[in-house]
Amino acid sequence: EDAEKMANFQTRIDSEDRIEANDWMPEAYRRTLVRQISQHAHSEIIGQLPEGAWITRAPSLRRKAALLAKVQDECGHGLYLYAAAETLNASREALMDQLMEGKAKYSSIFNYPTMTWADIGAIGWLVDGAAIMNQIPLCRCSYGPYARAMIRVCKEESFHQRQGFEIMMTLAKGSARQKAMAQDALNRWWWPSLMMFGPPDTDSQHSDQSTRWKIKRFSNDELRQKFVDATVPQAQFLGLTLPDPDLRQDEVTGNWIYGEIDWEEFKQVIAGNGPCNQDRLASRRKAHEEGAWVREAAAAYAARQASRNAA
Ligand code: FAQ
Repeated sequence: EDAEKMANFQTRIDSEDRIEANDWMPEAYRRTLVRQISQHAHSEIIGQLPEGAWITRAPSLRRKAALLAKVQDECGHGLYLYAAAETLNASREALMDQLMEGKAKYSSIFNYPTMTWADIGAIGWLVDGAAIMNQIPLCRCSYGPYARAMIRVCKEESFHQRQGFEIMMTLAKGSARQKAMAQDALNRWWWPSLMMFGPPDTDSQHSDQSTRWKIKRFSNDELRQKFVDATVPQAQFLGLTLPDPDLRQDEVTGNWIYGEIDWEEFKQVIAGNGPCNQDRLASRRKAHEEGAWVREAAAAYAARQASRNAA
């Protein structure tokens, strides 16, 4: 009977049917989605921290308002994504505990420090640019609640990318010191941005199954290449140089061929040994503890409402 269910499930996937929360699904499909969606949610939540550090130091009121809105959007994305994971019977509290105990993964990129204001430009331009490249195909993911969440997330992300590019543009067209600051930020964020797409296809353990289930529509290397091809002309437009001496355009395909990625650095960051891993988790734990009174008040309010309704 299970074999028949499995076959029917794959037929639905193959015919581009959306799987919804109450539909039958293989346990491994559910687990894969909880893994990916929760890692994605954690990335949004931790992803607030590098930029959050610059809200009080933004160079103007206008920059501050835009950055504040962006960081709030990231919080909202994290919350939709936890809600999408809950439709798969995952407990939000358990997922958050795993994050705070250092047992859950989140994107490697958020373990790098934001040293100058130009980093805020580089994050919007490159990190949100990479996030959009990866998330647009997720709008067609086979699991309905995740796919629908991605539509709104992508709209907001494209605003984030534009605000980052505009910061870079202002700096790149500014004084020599401002341009140097933009170049320095690009030098530091370029390679970590390429690592966001995950290990090379040959080392990606989940890709084959996730592609069969139409969770993934493009491979890690395919998306990384699309990102490089989209970003090289933008760097040229800014008059900045990508920190890759091997970068060259393939005459036949037009693709930009990039140099070797430091996969050892990637492994170290994922293993918890990046420049800011400890700091990010400590900040998250502190925020969670400081928010305890809000959760307690909300629970007390809900209990009172429930007892009133029962009376
Ligand atoms: N960092 O077999 P694969 C954002 C892990 S955007 C850390 O290839 P898969 C927006 C992977 O989880 C960033 N870990 O895995 C924003 C797996 O570990 P596991 C978040 C990574 O799932 C912008 C193992 O390596 N976006 O937050 C990374 O098929 C600005 C093997 O890898 C998403 O999460 C990495 N870079 O493909 C916020 C998008 N790469 O679970 C604030 C949704 C791989 O076996 C500011 N996720 N790993 O222990 C995905 O599309 C996929 O999960 C991939 C990885 C493509 C990331």
